[in-house]
Amino acid sequence: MIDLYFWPTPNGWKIALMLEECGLAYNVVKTDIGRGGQFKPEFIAISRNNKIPAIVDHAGRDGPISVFESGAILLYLAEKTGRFIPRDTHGRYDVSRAQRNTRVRFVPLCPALECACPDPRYGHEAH
Ligand SMILES: N[C@@H](CCC(=O)N[C@@H](CS)C(=O)NCC(=O)O)C(=O)O
Repeated sequence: MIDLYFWPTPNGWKIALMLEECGLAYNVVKTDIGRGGQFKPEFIAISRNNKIPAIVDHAGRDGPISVFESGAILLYLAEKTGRFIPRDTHGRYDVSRAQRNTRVRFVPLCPALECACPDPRYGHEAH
C-alpha cells in the first residue's frame, strides 16, 4: 500500500491521477498546507523540502521508501508499474525530456497552473 501525502493543488492532483492511472491502491493522508501541515516533524521526516506531494511506498522493491518532488514521484511510479515509460533508452530519454521541458518552459509561464493552493501565499509561486 502507498500513502499519498496530499493537498488539492495541481502538484497534489498529478500524483493522485498517476496512482489512479497506474491502478495502484493508495491511502490519502491529507496534509493541509494552509494550516502548516507541511511543517509537522512527522511530515518533514517524509518530505525534507516540507512540500506536498510525497508518497511512502510500504511495498517498495528494496523495502519501504519515501519519495518527494512530484517529478521524482512520477518516475518512481512509472518504474514501479512499467506504465508511461518505455523500456528502451530512446523512449526513456524522450519521456525524461518531455517532462523537464513541460516544467521548465510552461510552468514559469503559468504559475497558477503549477500551484493553485488555497493559501494566497502560494498562489503565485513558480516552483
Ligand atoms: N517542486 C515541487 C513543488 C511542490 C510544491 O510546491 N508544493 C506546494 C503545494 S503546490 C507546497 O507544498 N507548498 C508548501 C510550502 O511551500 O510550504 C514538486 O514538484 O513536487
